[in-house]
Amino acid sequence: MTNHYDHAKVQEFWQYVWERDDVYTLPADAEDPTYVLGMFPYTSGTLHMGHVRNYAITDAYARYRRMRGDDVLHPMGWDAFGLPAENAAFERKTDPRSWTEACIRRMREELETMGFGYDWSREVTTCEPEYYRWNQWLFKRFYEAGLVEYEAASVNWCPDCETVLAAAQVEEREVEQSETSENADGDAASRVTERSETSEGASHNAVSPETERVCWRCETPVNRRELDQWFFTITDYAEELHDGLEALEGWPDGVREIQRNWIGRQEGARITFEVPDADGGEVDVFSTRPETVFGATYLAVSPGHDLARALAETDEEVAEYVESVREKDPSDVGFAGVETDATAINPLTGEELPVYVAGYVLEDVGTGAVMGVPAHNDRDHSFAREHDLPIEQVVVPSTPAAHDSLESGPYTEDGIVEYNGDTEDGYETDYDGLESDVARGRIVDEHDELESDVTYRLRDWLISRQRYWGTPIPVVHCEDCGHVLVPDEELPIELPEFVRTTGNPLEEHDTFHETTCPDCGGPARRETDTMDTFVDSSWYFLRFLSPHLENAPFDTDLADEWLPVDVYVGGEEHAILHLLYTRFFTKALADLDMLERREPITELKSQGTVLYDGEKMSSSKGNVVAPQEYGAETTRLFVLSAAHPEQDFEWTANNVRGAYDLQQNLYGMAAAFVEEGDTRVEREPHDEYVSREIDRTIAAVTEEYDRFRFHRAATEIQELARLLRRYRAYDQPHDECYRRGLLALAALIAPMAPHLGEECWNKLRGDGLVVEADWPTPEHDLENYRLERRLVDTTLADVRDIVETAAIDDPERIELVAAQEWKYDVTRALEDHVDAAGANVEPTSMIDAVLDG
Ligand code: ANZ
Ligand code: ZN
Repeated sequence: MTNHYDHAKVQEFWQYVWERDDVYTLPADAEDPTYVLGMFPYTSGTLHMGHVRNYAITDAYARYRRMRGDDVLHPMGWDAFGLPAENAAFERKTDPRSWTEACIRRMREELETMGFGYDWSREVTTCEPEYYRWNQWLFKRFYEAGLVEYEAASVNWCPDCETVLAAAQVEEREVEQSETSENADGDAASRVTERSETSEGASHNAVSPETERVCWRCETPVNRRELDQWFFTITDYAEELHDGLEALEGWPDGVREIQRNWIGRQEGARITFEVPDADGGEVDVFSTRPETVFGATYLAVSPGHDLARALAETDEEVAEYVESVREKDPSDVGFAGVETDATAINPLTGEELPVYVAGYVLEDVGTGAVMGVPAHNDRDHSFAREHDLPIEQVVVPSTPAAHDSLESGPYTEDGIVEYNGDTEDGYETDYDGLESDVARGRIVDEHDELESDVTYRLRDWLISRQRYWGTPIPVVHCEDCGHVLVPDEELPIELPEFVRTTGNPLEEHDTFHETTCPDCGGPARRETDTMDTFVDSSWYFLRFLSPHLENAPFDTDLADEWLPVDVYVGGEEHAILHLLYTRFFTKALADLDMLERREPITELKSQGTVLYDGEKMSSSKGNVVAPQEYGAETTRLFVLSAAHPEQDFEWTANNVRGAYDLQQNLYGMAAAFVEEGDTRVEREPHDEYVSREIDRTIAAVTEEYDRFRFHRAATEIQELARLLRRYRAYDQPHDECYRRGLLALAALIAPMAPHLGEECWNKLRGDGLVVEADWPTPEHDLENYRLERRLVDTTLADVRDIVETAAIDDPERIELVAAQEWKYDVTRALEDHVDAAGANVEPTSMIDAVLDG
């Protein structure tokens, strides 16, 4: 039989035809195409199942939109800079560029083998000078707009990667569970290992002793370094990044929530304490609970605070403490601290408070200083216990049983304020008895020393990396002129050849870093830091619009017409980092008048994980199934039909078999129809039923594709296939009706399984491509059909019930007979029979009566 579907041959043939006919290139005259984008892969070496799932989703949607008549922009490129290439180059005695290029060749071939339909004329590779020159150019525009800072800062340092990390690249990990690292496979979809809830922002200014802070890439515990570093001031956009989330209705709630937490908007007040020893005689603290100021029993500043630095100059003990925590990560500092000679005056009580330098107070959060309220704040409570400081309760639960004792822990909820209490050191105010939030508002309003304030936990984006394989930062350092930007005409600053060394190879290149100052012509040193690779991925979606443009990073007119990205699909681990940076870039570019849009993405889909034996499928767990193992079509069909894109699913051979069988069946039906003929011309009543079921399926599948429910589309398609098989098995099918059904199957499955779609389409029609075909439309008005269908279903169910009770073992026959009679006839026949036979009718005879007509 020729009905076996030989996937290798079929794939190869149709891939050849698609390329020959150039079907995926966006037409030159396209206006406002539908922009469908999958997160471009990190060039780690080979495609894995996560990629396949990601790109099967975008490809199915892109194909569906194309068949619906849209012009579709569906490009692909390579996130090609980054540390893993340097590591691989080391291990394999090659250089990062050769390694990366080899990876790209392999991965592109793998994408093509899977039959993904990309407009390859727009391929973008971030490690090419024609791409990264624009990183340098944009860096300069950001600099001119005041969005770049060069600062000495205490930064997160990964001793293993030998580079600094952005705040968002440091993850919190529970100390007990020391997971094996995700290997050097730094892929965009897999390199972020299981990010714990806490590091996603629930409280990333909190220091919790049970967790340690580790490198996102290699999971080595990070420490601190003081370095001069380049930052993008993403914090300038904290408010807009936060407030804009509300309107991003096409984004998953989970992603928006993670961003919201990461940005960490906090309402509260800035409170000024008089501190005679401080510069200016004052220290400001930020508190979310200003009404607890009556319970403050000390003041604490971070080791990097001006006051700490000043006191260290004369106070040996302070100096020692500051030094001891300087290169420690805050999570290792615990609740140690040192009491100073300074004192602070509580602005509301007039009480004199001791002043501490404490590592748990973070330099870059709020004002870098806190009022210690041990009765109501966890960290302050721990600190007070460690240093024997008084604990004064000023808020009580509104229901007394809610909290027993401050010995066990602080009372951190809102409640009723009680500044007076029964104690002698209480304060007489007219706030007592008010709810916390009411007191909070009034106290801030009524005192000049308190001013309402909003802070964000978001930190500026540290973009310096002390590594080779990234975009050189376009700056030179001149002894006389300070840091000077390289003139635009000299861009790109190209990466010199790679040298093997332990530190940053760029520092080994005299010819690279020895240069002259563009301003004064004197000797200068070129910046040897390169940019975080997240800079590359923050705007690549714009480069796809005009990938070969030579005088600008992207065509601003096209961007205004074509943006935002209509659908963006990628791993859920990108909720912060990439997706936040991309939003920031879009806003910054809008303020540079290069874009009208302020949000880059309309609809975002985060695809779930592919599991194997309950664990994430990944090379480090040794449980990968190579995408090619089962053929492109089976794999694509399976990853799409296994679950909703946002859900995890388990890879099992059994379920894969289901996808394989569906393929064989659809193909077998088309082939048998063409080869065996045996159809009928005259129309019969039950053709009507089949015809309407075809229509119903078209409508349902259309709706499922619109909603990204490919798994449900697959089920609908499968059901129609089953019906058509029965239709043919029972009787000669009506030629036109059956052909229409088979063509509908080919078209409906094509976005998910395009090779199969083409093969069936070609068998049935002899010419034309299904990728270029119109999406099928129903023949009938379906408005009443759903209702009718429900009645039919009921009838069929009744019939089936009876059949089962009567143990008739040919339910398919019954079903088609019932269909043949159409709903009214079936119902009437049953009713007539019941009437005729009276109440004591035997089910078997009843069915027989119906079957016999
Ligand atoms: C006094 C106070 C009383 C606070 C109270 C809270 C509860 P969370 O705790 O995550 O909501 N804070 C401010 N700046 C800080 C810094 N630089 N380092 C460490 N902690 C800092 O965050 C808000 C609280 O974090 C602020 O409100 C402050 O403690 C602390 F019953 O002030 B609060
Ligand atoms: Zn690291």
